[in-house]
Amino acid sequence: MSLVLYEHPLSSNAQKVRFLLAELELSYESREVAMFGVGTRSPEYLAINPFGLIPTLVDQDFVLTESNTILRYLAETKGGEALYPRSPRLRAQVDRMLDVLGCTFRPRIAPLERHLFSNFPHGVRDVEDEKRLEANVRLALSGIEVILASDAQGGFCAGTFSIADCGWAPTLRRLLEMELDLGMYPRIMGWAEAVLSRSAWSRVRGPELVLRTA
Ligand SMILES: N[C@@H](CCC(=O)N[C@@H](CS)C(=O)NCC(=O)O)C(=O)O
Repeated sequence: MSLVLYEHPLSSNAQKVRFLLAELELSYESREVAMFGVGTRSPEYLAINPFGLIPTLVDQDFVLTESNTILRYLAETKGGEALYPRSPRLRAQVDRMLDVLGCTFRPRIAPLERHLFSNFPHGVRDVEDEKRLEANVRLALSGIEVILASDAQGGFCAGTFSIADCGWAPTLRRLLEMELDLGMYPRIMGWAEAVLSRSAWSRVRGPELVLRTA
């Protein structure tokens, strides 16, 4: 098979790539890499992903790391051009949302995920920390609500359905499953519903998340 994805079912960065592969109806070979095992990678895996992270895509003789780069590459080369618009302004909106995800939002939400979901190794435990983590996430959510007010159309974050929506799906799913009160972010709620109701997402969304308190 020409495409191989090194991944793990729980990895949000792998889930976003699986989502795009499913949208494009591309078949691939999945090879599981242990999650939370970055310090214990084999020399063979480090040879294709020098940071030891998940995911890695191999397309014949071409090896690619960085999930957002993989989304762009797949869209450009495997029939997903409509999901990564060529117009500079539309493309910039898609890229912006991918950058907001990787550079701004993931660093804020990841500690709260570790705190709330038993699927991940525990981070902090005390309630003050939890409030601080949630406040950090809320600050970023307010910013995203503003971006959606100008860029979102038809429920998606940057005009029509795009690789930015694929990138965000695993994180939107976790956000909803945290059971926070998200009533003050109606655009984010509408966006999450539009993205997470796609049939391709339902095929790749991976294991259930379990709240520690459940
Ligand atoms: N910037 C990288 C981040 C990749 C990343 O942090 N992946 C996580 C899983 S979602 C990982 O490999 N964590 C280390 C581990 O599980 O040991 C990307 O977007 O591909």
